[in-house]
Amino acid sequence: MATVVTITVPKTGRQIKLPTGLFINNQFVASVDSKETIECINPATEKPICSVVAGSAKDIDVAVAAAREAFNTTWGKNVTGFERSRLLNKLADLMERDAQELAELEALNNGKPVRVARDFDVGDSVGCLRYYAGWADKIVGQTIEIDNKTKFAYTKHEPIGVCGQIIPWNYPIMMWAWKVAPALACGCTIVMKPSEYTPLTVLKLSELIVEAGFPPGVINTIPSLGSVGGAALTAHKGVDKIAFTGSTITGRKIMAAAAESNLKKVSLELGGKSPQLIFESANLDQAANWAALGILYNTGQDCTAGSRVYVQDTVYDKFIQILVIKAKQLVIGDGFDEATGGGPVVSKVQYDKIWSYIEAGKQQGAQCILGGEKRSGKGYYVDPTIFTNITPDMKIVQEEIFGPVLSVGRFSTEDEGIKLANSTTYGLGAGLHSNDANQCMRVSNALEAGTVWVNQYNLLYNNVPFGGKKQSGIGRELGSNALEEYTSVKAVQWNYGEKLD
Ligand code: TXE
Repeated sequence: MATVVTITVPKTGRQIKLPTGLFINNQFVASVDSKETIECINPATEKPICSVVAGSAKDIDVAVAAAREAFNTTWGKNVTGFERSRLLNKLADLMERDAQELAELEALNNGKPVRVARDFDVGDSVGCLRYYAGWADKIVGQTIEIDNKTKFAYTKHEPIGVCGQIIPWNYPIMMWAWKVAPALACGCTIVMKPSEYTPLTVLKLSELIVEAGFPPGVINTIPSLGSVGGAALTAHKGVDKIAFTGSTITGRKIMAAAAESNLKKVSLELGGKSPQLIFESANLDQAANWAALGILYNTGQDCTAGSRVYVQDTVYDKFIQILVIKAKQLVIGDGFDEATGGGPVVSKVQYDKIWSYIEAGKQQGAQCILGGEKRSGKGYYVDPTIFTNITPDMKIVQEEIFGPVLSVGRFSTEDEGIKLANSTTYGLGAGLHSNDANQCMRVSNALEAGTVWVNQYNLLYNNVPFGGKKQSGIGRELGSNALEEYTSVKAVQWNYGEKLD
């Protein structure tokens, strides 16, 4: 039996009872062989919230066996699409019911504002479950004519099997929903490994899985360190597919482990250094709004953070003036304060990483025109920071910072802007702002990114595919495209006449 802790939420005083064990076969259990725990920290106060069980490689074995058993008995090919749809909708209802509680727990563990967590993270996740509930009974194949007298073929999109899903800390609830919803809709079973920084809401969601009525073993959750549980899951021969969101460096390890073990299918959603191009015909006020949102939403801890903005020479000075005013309007503070638009960054590690980049920017000669000064007091706070006078070789221009740190450069011609935008190893998101429709078409075609936003930035919809080019990833999440990640196509070739003599 694992422990249940009671967490008292600051400001609201809500008491949340949270099971802290590993979630296997619809039960919260202790590790089979480890006494290790993970301490979860409130990034606004730097104080511990509680500790949860840290799963070992052996616990991953147990969870994979549970997922396999469920796949072969109650789920997989043994459950109808109608039933999968019903259960996904039920889970969405329960999340909606508990939205405030989930949001408060998310804010506590991750730092983001409660309002944002409730209205966007939980809200969009509920939408994601419902979207894939809609797909669950519509996953169909083709019939293919071979000759019209003796043979035909048909295809079936079968669930791929047991899926390992490894998620990060920047959107713990939403990344969970993006992963589990399509997998369940397709009939797969799951071993989920949340980030060691933010396992709390995923454990809370595990309770809802039981309440919704999913059979034991369909979704299992193992909080664990990446180097322990994550590595074990990725290298496991009983896992048929790994879906991962996280850093490019870990993405490489995951691909290598998949290759060396059983060549499991892999989808990777990795880092980015996404550009936004501001052309002279753009509505500069609007473009500045999107540019500020692009880098400041979620305190910049966003894989599509628009961390490089390039402005056409003729409007550069004017744009910078507007942008600074917009960026100053964001209140970064405790996620439990109503006025807060952005919270602290998630951890001391992330805080130190961001500050090392700010220092590198200064040292390499970029000009810091906003922010760039540490606050005193507790909490991993980083205020909006803008650098100008950048050069393409600077670390702040090439590498993912994952904080509210923006580099602004300039260009004169369209070709030059495109070249600058495409000049990193990443290709996740890109934005362009222009009132010239032909230019919008030309530039959106030329940008090397999985998503291009035109006269907007960073909006995501459950029915629009999302993923990266270049070293930002492989595969697509969301939309009907995500179904391909969790199914395997079987072609059945049927002879109803021809004989072999
Ligand atoms: O990522 P990791 P970290 C970027 C961002 C951030 C940096 C480091 O730039 O500053 O990555 O963050 C699990 N085998 N992104 O260190 O390590 C880990 O436990 C299997 C971008 O947190 O990639 C966690 O569950 N799994 C990104 C998950 O991988 C392993 C979101 C992500 O952690 C593992 C997060 C291993 N060997 C960070 N090592 C995005 N694309 O949104 C770690 N993990």
